[in-house]
Amino acid sequence: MKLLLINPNTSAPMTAAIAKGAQAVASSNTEIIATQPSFGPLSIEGHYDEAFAAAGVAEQVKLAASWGPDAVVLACFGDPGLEAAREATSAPVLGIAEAAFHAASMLATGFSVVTTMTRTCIIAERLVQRYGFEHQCRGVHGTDIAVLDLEDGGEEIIGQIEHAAREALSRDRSGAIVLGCAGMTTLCHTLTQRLGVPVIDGVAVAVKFAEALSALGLGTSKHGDYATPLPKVYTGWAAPLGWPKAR
Ligand code: 2AL
Repeated sequence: MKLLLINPNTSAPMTAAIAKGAQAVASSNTEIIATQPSFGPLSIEGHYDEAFAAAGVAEQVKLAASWGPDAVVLACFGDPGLEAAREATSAPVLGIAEAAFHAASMLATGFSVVTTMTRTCIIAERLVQRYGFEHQCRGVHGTDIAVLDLEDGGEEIIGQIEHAAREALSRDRSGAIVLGCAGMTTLCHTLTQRLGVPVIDGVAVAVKFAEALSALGLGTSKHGDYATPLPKVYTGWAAPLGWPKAR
């Protein structure tokens, strides 16, 4: 199967790192096609960044219609543009936050999220509510590590995340840790070994869920509100992103 992996930010090194992590867990017959928007923020660390990232995700899903991915994974923890992407394709579309919450809730009665900038905690907290995981998510914790600083992944960074995770496990009385950024995918193995609890990387679980749904022949419903966007003229720089009338 062909799996479109979209990094919603525009950092090419981060796209490459996420793609490597995804390929490592993917089945041998899964081809990962990793991409990123042609515009937008280098990292997504707030509501303003997210607004552009969502449009960038829509752009990439629309472009991919020319070759038809079997599944799509959005690799940013705010799941920007998730529902827009679902309108734009009949393939299954998985956001890494949604996938991680589902996986964590099957492995522990309660989980904690450890993320990057404290200001982004509200984004994860609202997703917890939107997806209905208020009873399983026992806390969302910021580390104030900038997304692009995760790229170096050195001991200082890992140590900070490990410390925040240990505090969360104890304070929240939770049994699993959800990594709150796609850039943490490279740290999952080390953190799992050090913490001794399930550590969930949304990128890895989203890839495996996407493979499962695709193998079962399941895709996004086109009945109701996930139907293809209405034909409409888009103007300005977004002109190519509108849905033309069928000819
Ligand atoms: C993210 C993420 O996963 N990628 C990005 O640029 N920002 N989310 C986050 N909470 O830091």
